Amino acid sequence: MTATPEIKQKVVQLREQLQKAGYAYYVLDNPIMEDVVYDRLYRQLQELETEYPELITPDSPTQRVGDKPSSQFTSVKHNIPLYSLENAFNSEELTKWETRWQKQADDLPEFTYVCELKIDGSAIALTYEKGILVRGATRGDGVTGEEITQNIRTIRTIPLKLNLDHPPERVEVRGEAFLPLDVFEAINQERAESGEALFANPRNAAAGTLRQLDSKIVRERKLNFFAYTLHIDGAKDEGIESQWQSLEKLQQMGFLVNPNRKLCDSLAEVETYFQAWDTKRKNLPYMTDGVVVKLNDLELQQTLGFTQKFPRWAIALKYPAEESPTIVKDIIVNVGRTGAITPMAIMQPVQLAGTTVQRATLHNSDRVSELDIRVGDTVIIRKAGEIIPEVVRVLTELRPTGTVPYQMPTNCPECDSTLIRPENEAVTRCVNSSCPAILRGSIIHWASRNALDIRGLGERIAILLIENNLVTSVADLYSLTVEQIANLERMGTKSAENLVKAIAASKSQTYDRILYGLGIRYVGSVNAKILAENFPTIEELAQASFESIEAVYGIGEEIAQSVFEWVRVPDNKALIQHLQARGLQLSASIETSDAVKNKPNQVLTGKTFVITGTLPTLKRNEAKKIIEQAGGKVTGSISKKTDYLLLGENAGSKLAKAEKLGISQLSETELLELLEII
Ligand code: 1X8
Repeated sequence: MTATPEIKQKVVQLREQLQKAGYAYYVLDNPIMEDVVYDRLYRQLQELETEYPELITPDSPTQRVGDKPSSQFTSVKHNIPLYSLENAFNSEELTKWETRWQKQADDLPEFTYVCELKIDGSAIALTYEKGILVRGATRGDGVTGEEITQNIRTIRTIPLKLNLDHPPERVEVRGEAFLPLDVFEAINQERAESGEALFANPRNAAAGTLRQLDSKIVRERKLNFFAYTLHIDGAKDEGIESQWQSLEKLQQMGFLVNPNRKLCDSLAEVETYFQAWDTKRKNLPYMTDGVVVKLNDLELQQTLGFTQKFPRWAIALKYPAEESPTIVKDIIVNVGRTGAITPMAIMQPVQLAGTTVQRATLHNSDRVSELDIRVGDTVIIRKAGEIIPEVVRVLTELRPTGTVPYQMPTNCPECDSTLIRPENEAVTRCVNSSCPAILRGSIIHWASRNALDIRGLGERIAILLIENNLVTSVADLYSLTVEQIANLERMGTKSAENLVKAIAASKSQTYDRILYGLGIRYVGSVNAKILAENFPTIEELAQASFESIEAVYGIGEEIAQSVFEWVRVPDNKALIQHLQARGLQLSASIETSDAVKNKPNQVLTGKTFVITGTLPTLKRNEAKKIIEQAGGKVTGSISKKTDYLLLGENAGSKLAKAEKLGISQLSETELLELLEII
């Protein structure tokens, strides 16, 4: 097959991109591309060259073994090459590796694995002659590196003299130079302030630092070093027959060796270690990106030897990347339930931290301008934990021609009303209260797990209900009939019945869940609980002054303001009434409150209560309410007029006083029995 002009052009373009990236990384110490992007482009080029060998040129980056080291340092040939490691991303790949090395070993030997954390830094090789540090070099392409001895000497955890009584002629030590995360962040902060380009990650920052010409700067940057490989003449005579013993020896010689290592007898144990460290590594002060698994026995290592690129006796088991490059296919805006407009990038799907991702938030219009993100751009997206993926960087170097800056819309994409961006706020909003997007968001939120928890009411149904004019507020959900729902697209009678049941069942959800479900700005589940406890009915909340809301412990000014305003909006007042009319209880009460309400047992009329201690199930305000509903009164302090002391655990002085005055005591159970609640 001959290459089409498009393919030829693509090959030229890939070479230019790779050449530019290699120069920026190696010569300028200023990477413009993530390693993953580089690798991907490199592979694309390799594949095209394999398919069309006539396109290979001698200057193609694929024809070079490793990239050219910067000329600012002296090149040195490593005494023993520094290999890179083969990667495994899952247990199948790990098992394959085990099967492979076992086939290569003559007969199946006994073995153990050593697991070590894979440090995200820069590999360096140290040479000691008669115990004295004589040379430090970067990895370079593995065969040739750069001589950086002066810079290496600034690292306090690298001994200038080995702690050995009879140092051998030559010792070679390999390990990872790295920057602690706080130092990395401080460096980037400084660079941001002085307008310099930021380091993409601690690895680049460490590599860049090692290749600084000014050793004083290197010293200030507080590089550190974990040693992990020891080459020593006559190792066996020294009693070193395993990687484990090498690590111990390195430690004795004065090196910092990562303490989180483990001997494992099987891959199952390796995986347990790998899993455990996926969580624990997040608390380490340096970055790790996997686990290095090595065969412990040095003789076995020697038997297995190396492939063209890797040792056969070791593998890196990598944690899934939380950052990945992808291409922006579209930029849209999403209208949330509060009317907030969030720009979103729609991207070519990528695997990220174990899930497929194709949308990332761009937060707000300021962030969009700052990134200057455009359709067609290659971007780096990040997903950390449960957080929605976000766009971290745009790789403008890879921007195709003919792109245009993105313009935020001036009108709501759902209802076309003019969008508002209040002064001093980052968020643009649709303020049309009947915007279908806001209604849709409100319904989805109302039905969500921590709110009314209506199973089966998700985005699809919410959209259908709105499109068919069946609901104009969440209160309308409670008037829906089975027939109405069954008539919706892709809904059968059975699922309609289930949904109606689920909606009906949600009427008995607690007041705090309803408060949360209303979607009042800043009122999350926790604040909703606090509000429900302190204002046990919606009427009390609606009448509360701003000061009394703010006075509640845990409720700040912003929340108080938001609540105070919300309950005064006529539409919201109407919503409350509609919900109450449909049987939702907007007041805090114990589950038995219906019994209390339906059977107003007035046995406590004229009786005065004092509550003390912690009650087994009721909160103070719940007990107070029950007593009051039964005609009683609750006061704060014991006096001769007190009829009963409602007594909980850990009661203090009130109990003593009540006993002195001979006042009757009641337990919670006795009270509830008295009121025929239980
Ligand atoms: C690279 C790394 C190794 C280790 C830790 N971090 C790394 N980045 C280790 O063995 N403890 S080994 C290695 C390599 O051989 N390329």
